[in-house]
Amino acid sequence: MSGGLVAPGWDPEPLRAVLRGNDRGSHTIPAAGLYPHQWNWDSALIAVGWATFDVPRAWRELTSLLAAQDPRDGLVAHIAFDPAATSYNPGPAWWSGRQGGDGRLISDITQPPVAATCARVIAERTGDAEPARPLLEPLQRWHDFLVDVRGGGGEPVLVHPWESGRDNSVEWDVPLTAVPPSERVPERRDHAFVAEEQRPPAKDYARYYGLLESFQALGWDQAVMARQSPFRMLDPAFSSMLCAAAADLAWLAERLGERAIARRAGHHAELLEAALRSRADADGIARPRSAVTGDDDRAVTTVALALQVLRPALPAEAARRLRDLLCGPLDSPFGVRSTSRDSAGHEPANYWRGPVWTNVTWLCALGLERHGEKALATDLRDRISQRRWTGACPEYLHPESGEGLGARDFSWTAALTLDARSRLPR
Ligand code: 2M8
Repeated sequence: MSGGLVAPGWDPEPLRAVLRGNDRGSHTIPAAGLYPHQWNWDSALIAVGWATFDVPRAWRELTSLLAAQDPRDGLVAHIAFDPAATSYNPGPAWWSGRQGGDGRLISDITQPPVAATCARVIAERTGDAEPARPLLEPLQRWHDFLVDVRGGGGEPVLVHPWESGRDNSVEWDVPLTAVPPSERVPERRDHAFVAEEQRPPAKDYARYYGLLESFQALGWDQAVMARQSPFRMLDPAFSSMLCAAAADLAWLAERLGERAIARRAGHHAELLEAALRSRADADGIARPRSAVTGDDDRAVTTVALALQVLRPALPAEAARRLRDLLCGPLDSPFGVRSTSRDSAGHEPANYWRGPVWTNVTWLCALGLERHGEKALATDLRDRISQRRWTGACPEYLHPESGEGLGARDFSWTAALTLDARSRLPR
């Protein structure tokens, strides 16, 4: 325990200024230049930060995320594109031309479904679930899409590493070798903003684009992609976030008297917990599984394991194991490491292969608190908020030195630091 808790003179203004600077009216971009569109889980987590000082703006953020839902099948895409922004590749031309309900062009893949959980966190903070009412049905349709279309009635299959949100995490290394690399990779615009050694290498990008070419060959049909994409993974972190989101949607719907949604969401939460248990190891923890080969990855220790602390009905023994993991191989003075030091492919300064990410630390704190581990949750929130801010607000942190890496003025770092800070005992 670092035990510092609410140092005097802490000023939320620089963090609020990051959100205001990245505010595009009804959505907030992750970071100027590097990420100029609306990203799915960024937006949901950013809403949690807005709620600490501007509650209507928080609900507007979630509303705009779901306004970009594809009304045909319920997909909430990983990106809703801003037509005025050109600094990011792959832009809309690389996708099928899908449109969200609000007319924006969107991608054809999704991202971790944390929006319902964030909506509940905001409703609990304000004591008012009513603003979530118009979001219930879109959330339900998105969860239906994940379970039915991607999961065939069970745990959803991820068809691209970007869907996990942990783009170049070490557990994707082997599965990605089955993906034919693209020979048409466009200019890397990310290198204009972040040092090359902190971003995924060219060989990964060739596969990220290769997957888009495969999807095109499959006619961009989501059910076919779930069965035939050369990259098909069951990611226990994604599934656990969906399991928590379903339970949180049920909680919101119950409060708002929406019984049918509450029942269906509750059923999804049970179904996902059962799916994770049925393929878990003896310790109750599920491993990343290739849906192509059927193999589980037991060689590496990443937050794909730790984030299972979000499963509301996690067995007690599994909860203890995850606590040990968080206090052991994934422990950093700055939060939760994305990858343990002894995992093959660990790189402490490279993106999702070692650095500490504020969103992961925050989500683990939430899960721990919900399982009654209040002291550990407080300790993680303390680590999030005790950083010596230099105004940089980095995308990720070196797990040993705490050095800020990646983009600067990164929205979810600011948002979740505001939230974490507000939850520390005074
Ligand atoms: C990163 O992913 C995007 C692709 O979606 C990229 O590298 O271009 C990831 O860190 C992802 O989790 C995040 O949502 C996104 C925007 O912050 O950036």
